[in-house]
Amino acid sequence: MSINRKVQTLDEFTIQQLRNFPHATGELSNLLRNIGLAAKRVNVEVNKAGLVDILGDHGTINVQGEEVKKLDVYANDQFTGVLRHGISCAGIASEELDDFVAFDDEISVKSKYVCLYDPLDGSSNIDVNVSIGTIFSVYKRVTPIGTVVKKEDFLQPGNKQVAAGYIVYGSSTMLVYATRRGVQGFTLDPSIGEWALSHPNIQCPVSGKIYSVNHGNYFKYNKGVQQYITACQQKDKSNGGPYTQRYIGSMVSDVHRNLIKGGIFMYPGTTDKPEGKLRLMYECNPFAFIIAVAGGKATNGEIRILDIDPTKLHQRTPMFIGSTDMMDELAACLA
Ligand code: AHM
Ligand code: MG
Repeated sequence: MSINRKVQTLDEFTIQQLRNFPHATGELSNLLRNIGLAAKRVNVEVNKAGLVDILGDHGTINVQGEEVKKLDVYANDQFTGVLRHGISCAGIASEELDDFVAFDDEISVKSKYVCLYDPLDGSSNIDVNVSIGTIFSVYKRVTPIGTVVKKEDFLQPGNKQVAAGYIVYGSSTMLVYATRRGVQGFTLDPSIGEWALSHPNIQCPVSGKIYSVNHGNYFKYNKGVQQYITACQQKDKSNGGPYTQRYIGSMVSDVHRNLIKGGIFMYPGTTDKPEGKLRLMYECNPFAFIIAVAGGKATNGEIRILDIDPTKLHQRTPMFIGSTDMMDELAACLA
């Protein structure tokens, strides 16, 4: 029997990367592998989501005698548990939790990284079998190694991220992560439970033809955003249009598609919610980092998402992200 060894696994890839940097400690690679492990566990439950009525509702006891948890609570527990018991993370902050969690055991306080995540994004799509995702962000702590992490380790601007990524639980499950050296995409091979490098060095196309926005809010957007949406619709064939509108309502899937195919995703502020809906630390910063490494752009309509100085863990921000040409067209309308 011949074995296909052309495909690299996540473990192999991260170890090989490490060999290029003899002084690297391997802590970040290990943290990424821990995230891969938590994601595999979540993936198993995501695939069973439709069975919840058979297996039991949130709070009830299932046939195995375990308490059934809501999927977003379950995902949060998996990521938090895996990172707490791993050796490469000093603390976490999660969209699901009010405050950050410092890991104060002897091993964790010696770790140099903290991780922030939205464990299950697009939760309104869970019950209807539409793709959902996990988004994560990794920072180097600013407090001394050996001490328990503090809020300032988490409240850093996005430009200080050392890595960021997401998992999309879609028609296949993918883990995409970025470091300053590039964006790598791995697809889960469910038959062996391994992440296989399927999309090496992802680059976001410079231009695209897809725009993603919640049209229902159109009349609550400012004039500049409305003008850009109209421009997307009014382009004729000679200038590459009209653009196609695609909006899943799961940011991970929407931005993933645009990252691969080229496009723009927008969650602008509205008259009633000027800061929009999306969270800076858990959703916007990680994607802004990924798109920047892949050659695209992300702004809040005025400045780069990555340059926003955060004041609160759960802070929200308007978000515009995508292919450079489309982002430049948008900026002209917003000016
Ligand atoms: P969630 O964190 O509660 O799941 O909400 C975030 C999601 C994003 O994935 C998506 O882009 C957005 O909410 C969709 O919101 P809307 O339904 O208002 O368009
Ligand atoms: Mg979310």
